[in-house]
Amino acid sequence: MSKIKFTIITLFQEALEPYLNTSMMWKAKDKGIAEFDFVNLREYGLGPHKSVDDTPYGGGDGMLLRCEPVFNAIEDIKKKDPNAQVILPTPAGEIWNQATARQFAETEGAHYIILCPHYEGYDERILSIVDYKVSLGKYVLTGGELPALIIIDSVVRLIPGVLGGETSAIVESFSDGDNIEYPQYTKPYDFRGMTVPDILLSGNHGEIAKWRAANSKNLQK
Ligand code: 6GU
Repeated sequence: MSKIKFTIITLFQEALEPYLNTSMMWKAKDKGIAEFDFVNLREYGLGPHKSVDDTPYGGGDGMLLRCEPVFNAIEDIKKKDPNAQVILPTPAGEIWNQATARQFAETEGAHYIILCPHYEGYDERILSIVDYKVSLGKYVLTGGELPALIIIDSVVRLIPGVLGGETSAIVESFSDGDNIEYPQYTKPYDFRGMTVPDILLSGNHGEIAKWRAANSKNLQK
């Protein structure tokens, strides 16, 4: 089994750690299926204040992530693993989707560096060392930390052994085609007058499979 590795370059490691130390992400790490590493961009900052950003040429509001700290951080990581690929979360990226998550999950022994931008943006020259520009959707967040967690979660859950059954991510939701799970029910049979479809109590596995297929919802394209 090959391990997937994420190295997250961020100024806010403490914002990412709680999620990665909980539930399925923790379990994936505990089982040796996934590895999460952090690089503090501040350590690559310039001058006595370890500055990582500066004002934009041409004027305008806010501060931009500078090239030097980012290039130095990424080059250090790539010295140890030249095959590591760089993901930049940015609202200007390609919209993240299930097919891409699956492609990432299926890449043997992959190592992804996620560079979390902050402040109002980044120097355009940073794109020259980026392999994937990823957007989560048509809205703007303050930084790349939440997108990094979403990217990691959606990839890691697809790796066999992370979810309960060895095959649950593959057989169930999203994976074959783009169907979201069919409606599911557990006890009680009657909750405040809302009852479970009787077909599910019939014991007829063929009919149940047909009902589930007919009631599966598709991912929005
Ligand atoms: Cl990846 N980054 C930021 N800052 N905002 C976003 C986004 C990413 N995806 C949607 N909005």
